[in-house]
Amino acid sequence: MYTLYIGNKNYSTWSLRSWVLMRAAGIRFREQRLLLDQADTSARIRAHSPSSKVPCLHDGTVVVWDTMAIAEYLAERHPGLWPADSEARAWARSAAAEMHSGFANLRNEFGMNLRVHDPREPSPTVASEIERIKEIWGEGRRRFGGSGNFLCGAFGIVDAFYCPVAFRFRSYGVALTGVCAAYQAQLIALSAMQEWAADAARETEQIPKYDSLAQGHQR
Ligand SMILES: N[C@@H](CCC(=O)N[C@@H](CS)C(=O)NCC(=O)O)C(=O)O
Repeated sequence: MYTLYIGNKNYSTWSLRSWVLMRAAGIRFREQRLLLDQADTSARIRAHSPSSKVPCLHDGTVVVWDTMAIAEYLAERHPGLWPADSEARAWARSAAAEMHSGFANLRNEFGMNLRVHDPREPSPTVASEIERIKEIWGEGRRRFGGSGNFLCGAFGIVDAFYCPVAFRFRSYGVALTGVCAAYQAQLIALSAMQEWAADAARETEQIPKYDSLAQGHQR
């Protein structure tokens, strides 16, 4: 069976992407949580993950680190994680890759913290990143969503990459309308997302550097 090494569920967006992908796709795995921001975090993660980062997937003797590599490894073994249609798949890969390598300002300013409810105005840079995400969501739903609820129809890798954004937009009160609002609601309503949020709510660890980013009231 797979083992997925992850960080704190309240804060770790990269862990969420791999975890929710596997859970929503019904892929069985054992999870191992490694606490972030402790004096020995790097060494403890390094014992399982060559990059000293989570998530990291172990499949027997095979070790796969980085969310994109994990997604691709799983896609080779579990059909349906990328769209079957080549044009839709190219789009989904591009949209997932854009999230993987971009949106740094959104990440810094609107850090994922499931305890936070702090509606606020984004800075102009983050506002433009939010507009780009809305554009991606609208385009996916319009061109490839079909009768499904997700960007390319059924839930897949591209949706998993945007799951943390759905939580961030809720925490910081990003106003969405139409297809974007509906898509965010679909992501948050996934049973895997609800399970992740419930697990996060039971966590007691606090990471002051991430909590101070939020500076809002906790919920
Ligand atoms: N590009 C990596 C990023 C992974 C990453 O930055 N993970 C954070 C947690 S969300 C981490 O492991 N940090 C280690 C630390 O804080 O020491 C990926 O896609 O997996």
